[in-house]
Amino acid sequence: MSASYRFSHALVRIPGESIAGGLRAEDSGNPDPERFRLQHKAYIRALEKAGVNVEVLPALENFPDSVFVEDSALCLPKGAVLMRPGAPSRTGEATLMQEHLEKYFDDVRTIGEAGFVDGGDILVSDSEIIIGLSERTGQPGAERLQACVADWGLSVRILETPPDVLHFKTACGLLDEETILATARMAASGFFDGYRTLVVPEGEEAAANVIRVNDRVFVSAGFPATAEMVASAGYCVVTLETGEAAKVDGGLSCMSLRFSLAS
Ligand code: CIR
Repeated sequence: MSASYRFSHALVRIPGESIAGGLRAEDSGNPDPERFRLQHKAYIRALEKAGVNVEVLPALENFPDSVFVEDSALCLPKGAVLMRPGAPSRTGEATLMQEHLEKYFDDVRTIGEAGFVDGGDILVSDSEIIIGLSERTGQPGAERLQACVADWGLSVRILETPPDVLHFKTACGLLDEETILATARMAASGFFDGYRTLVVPEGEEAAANVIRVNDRVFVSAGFPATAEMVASAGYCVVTLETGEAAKVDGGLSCMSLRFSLAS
């Protein structure tokens, strides 16, 4: 199975009470922490059912958005890189992830103070790492990340995330080594030339943030046309409720750091 979606381990963090005050571009009401924790529990169970060993980290009340662990690091077969999240309230989350990553990885590198990168702006396939510049991820941070991974065998492409999209992966997700699910705008951008793209049906753009985990594809519940399309393309679809995360602009990829320790 391809290295870009074969995962033996994942780190997740329980959402705290403070998630009610999480960052969001538009207010559609605060997430309910209790309901979020139930949805998060189902997400953990789905990872486990997909064959992943999940380490569950405790809530960090001082960091309202810390449930979105993906933004704090990038995990690759040869090592991990600590990000530097671009939102001021989130910058400290990466440092707190360091000790956890060091349990699994001998080689942990860091963006340090060279710039800002959110993990949500990074899409990894078997052959390359795509970094989307965004409100959170700037050119100096992206270049620092490029330097950090230079000897790990994956090429790096730095692109512009379309405006009004929080993170690059808000609008796309890897389905397999040659296939990407993307919104129509991302699919038309030319970013994914050389890949096969499946386009998210109109009106379901928020469903683009899927994750491939071993033999399954996790799709947010409430997007039946997307789930049907992905299933019809031959993937084993698991639907998961992400309504509370969505109130603070989070989705499926954001809630775990996935990696494989098997070579
Ligand atoms: C934030 O604005 O940082 C959080 N409320 C949502 C982060 C979502 N993370 C992701 O897409 N990787």
